[in-house]
Amino acid sequence: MKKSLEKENLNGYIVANEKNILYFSNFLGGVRLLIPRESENILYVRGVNYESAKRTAKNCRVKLIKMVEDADLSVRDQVKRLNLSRIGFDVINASLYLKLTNVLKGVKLEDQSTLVRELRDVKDEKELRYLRKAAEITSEGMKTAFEVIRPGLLEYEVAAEIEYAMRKLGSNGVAFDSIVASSVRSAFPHGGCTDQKIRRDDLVMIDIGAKYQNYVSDLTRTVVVGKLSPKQQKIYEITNEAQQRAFQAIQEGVKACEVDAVARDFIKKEGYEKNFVHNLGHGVGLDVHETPILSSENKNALKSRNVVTVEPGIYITGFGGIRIEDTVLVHKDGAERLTKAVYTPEVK
Ligand SMILES: [Mn+2]
Repeated sequence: MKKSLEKENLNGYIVANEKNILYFSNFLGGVRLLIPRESENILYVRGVNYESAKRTAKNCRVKLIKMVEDADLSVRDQVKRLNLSRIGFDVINASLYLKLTNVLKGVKLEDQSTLVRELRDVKDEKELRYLRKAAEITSEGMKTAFEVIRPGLLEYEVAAEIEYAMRKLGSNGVAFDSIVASSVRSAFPHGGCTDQKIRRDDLVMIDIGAKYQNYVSDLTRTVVVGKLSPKQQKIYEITNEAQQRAFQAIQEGVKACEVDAVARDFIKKEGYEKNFVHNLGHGVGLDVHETPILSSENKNALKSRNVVTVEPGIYITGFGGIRIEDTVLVHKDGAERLTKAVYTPEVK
């Protein structure tokens, strides 16, 4: 990061987003992180986190913000002390921006959120270890889903079994609320889970993610308990083919929009373009939705060590939907699936 600051001619950086703070400090729960170009980072934490931050935070000095204190005023004091005149910041809301411009009069403040994104987009060895582990646990969660799912179970009971299995394997909570959406509800891409009973031959969309050392994973399979109808089979095969083709297209240097187009064009050719209502994929790391985004608009080339999802879907209102998703790692000459659940549309 210090190199990026030098390149941008900034002499400091204020981090306010909690995942960005985590990325630089190894600590989740900081209020602000100040990154001066020429001196040690300072992590500002409240009393509830002070002792644990002192123990686990890395690459920074930990500063306690007392109950009556304002973290931003403390940051300001340090900015003055270090004479920082050009400061970048990450993603902050409008009220914080107004506050910072007010307390940091005379300091040039710049939106430099892309600096952090560029760093976070390319995973290092440690991050890849954690992402692999999260993906492995998620794959086991899907295996559990296939084992327990049967007609009569409620959607949330399936979700509970999955989450319990992942917890037992070391998942630190879940990356997002699990989706177990059956029957016509599978046509809702983010259908959550309800007390609806799973019925034989109904589509069930299962979208889950474990979390390991704060790194997450994202995996979707869509199945029926029983036998696919011809129409279910048709859209399953189209979605599956789109996913395989897009996966094959991924490697360093390929534009994100080109990968999206591989899946989208195939689905279009089969007549379901209007039913593929979202982007092909998104980056995965400390956040379950981060950059790079695999969309028709993103002209940026993928880089080796990007971790992204590939998740085409076809959703037919009143009928049901199919999505097949894996979390994959981009390599120089191809891609690797980190999630490894079987592709089987029919269970039992
Ligand atoms: Mn996803």
